[in-house]
Parts: sequence; structure tokens; C-alpha cells
Amino acid sequence: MRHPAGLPPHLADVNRSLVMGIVNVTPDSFSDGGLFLDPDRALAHGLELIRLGADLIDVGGESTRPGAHEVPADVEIDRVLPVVRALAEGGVAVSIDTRRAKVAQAAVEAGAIMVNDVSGGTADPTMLALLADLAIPVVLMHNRGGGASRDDLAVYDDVVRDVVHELRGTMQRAEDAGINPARIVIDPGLGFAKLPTHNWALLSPAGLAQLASLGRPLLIGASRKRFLATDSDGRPRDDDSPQQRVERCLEVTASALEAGVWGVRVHDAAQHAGVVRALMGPVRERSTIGQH
Ligand code: PMM
Repeated sequence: MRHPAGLPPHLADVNRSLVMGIVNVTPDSFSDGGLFLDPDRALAHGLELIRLGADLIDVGGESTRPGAHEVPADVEIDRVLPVVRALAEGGVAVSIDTRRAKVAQAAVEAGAIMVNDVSGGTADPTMLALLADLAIPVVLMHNRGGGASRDDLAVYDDVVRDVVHELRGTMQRAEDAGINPARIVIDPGLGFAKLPTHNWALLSPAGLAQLASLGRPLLIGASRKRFLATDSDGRPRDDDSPQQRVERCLEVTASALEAGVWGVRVHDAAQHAGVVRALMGPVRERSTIGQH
């Protein structure tokens, strides 16, 4: 498995795709909003995801849900910092999901080892320079501004070609800002300025192959997103249910692993770790939990 440069050794040595567990410390995220606003509950949830097979935990303090209120940076920091610090102190590899340089910096000082920016470095004009200075792995996601589900921005000639083209621009801007390309992970941003048909096209074998042609490790975040309730032609499924969406998402993970993705960002760590284990070998030696 080709990892981004700069991962801690216990992850860099893993010879398979990684499972990134999600902890949203927000009142209003898609599926877990409000559940983990209390730092102790968020910490317990992060540790539980690791126990269930996640390799690293993505901690976010700002909802990207449509209509979610933008929170001041200090509020975002107050939400995520205790959780990042406690997880890092417990030996957990933490990624910080933020669009703000101030939050990224505080989180990395508190022990985060990776920054996940859903704006691909465009929301905060100081983000790319900070990421270059921090010299840690970064996830740059495709987006066209704003939060998720901006259907008005979901206008493409050919979604795969257009997203790949725009991601090339994102990578160029990051390199121009001094970020080592070897540290970059690319994410197509499922659900962000994309209709269900767009997400399915990006997840098709041809779509994933085109994304892989960017030459960087790929992260895929399909977990619990709306489009899982649709068929690949965008039509609502008759059998939609939370369980059906989880199963659909596991199928997405299986085909993404087949296409060689670096990681999947998921809520249901146990099930996805099970798929990774089945297709690629052991997820983690249990004895190493909390020992890094
Ligand atoms: N999706 C969400 C938030 N952060 N980060 C990356 N890299 N990729 C994603 O697809 C992504 C993300 C929104 O989902 P959530 O509200 O369930 O966390």
C-alpha cells in the first residue's frame, strides 16, 4: 500500500488500505450530530471505533451539512481540542477535519498527525502555507465551495473528467504553496456539489481509475450519505433503510479497495474493517492497540 509520506510508523508499516473512523464533535452533522458534543463521549466513541478496527480517527468540529451554521474558529477549537488531545495521548492517530488554519494548527499542536480539509485548501487563504510549514500528511478534498449537498454547484460536462481536472488544480496550488506532493491524499468529495449520479460515476471502476491516475493515495467518504439511498441512475431505491445504506456502503468500500484506494472514511468501523480484513488480510494486531 502506498501511504502518504509522514504517517507515524505504526500506520506507515501497514500493508493494506486504512479505515478512518469518524467522530463529529458537532450539534448538527449528517448522521451523528449532537451525539458526541460532550468531549468525554466523543473520546469514548473514538476509542471504541479504534477497538472495532479503525486505524485512525477523523475529528471534526464544524458540520458540513446544508444549512449548518458556520461556527467561529474558537468554538470549533473548543469542541475538538480536548478530544484530539485525549485521543492522541491514548496513542490514537488523529486526523483533524477542518477548513481553518487556526484550528488545524491548534489540533496538530495537541497531537493530530494529519489535516483533512474538505475545501481542498480554498476556504482559508492561510491554510496551504500552514500545511506546508507543518509538513504532515494532508487530505485535499474536491469541493466547489460551501458545505455538502450544494446541488446548485453540481453542474458537470463529464463529472469524472471535471473532478479530476479540478483536483489537478488543487494539487498544483498545494505544491505552489510549498506542500510536498508526497504528503497529499486526494478525495473526490462524495456528496459535495454532487448529485447521486455524479457520486456513482466517481465510484465506478472507470471513475476510480481516473482518480487514481492523479498519482496520489485516494480517500473515499461515502458513509451514510444520501446517495446510498439511490441506484446508480439516481433513482430512489424501493428497499431504502439504514441497514440497506450500510450494506451499500460496504459494497462501495469493497469496490474502492479493489481499485486500490488508500482509505475509507466511515462511521461503521467494525463492518468496514471486516471488509478490509476479508479482502486484504488482518486489520490490526489487537496487541498493538494503545501501545504506540
Ligand atoms: N465528508 C464529510 C466530512 N468530511 N472529509 C473527507 N475527506 N471526505 C468526505 O467525504 C467528508 C469529509 C461529511 O460527512 P459527515 O457529516 O458524515 O462527517
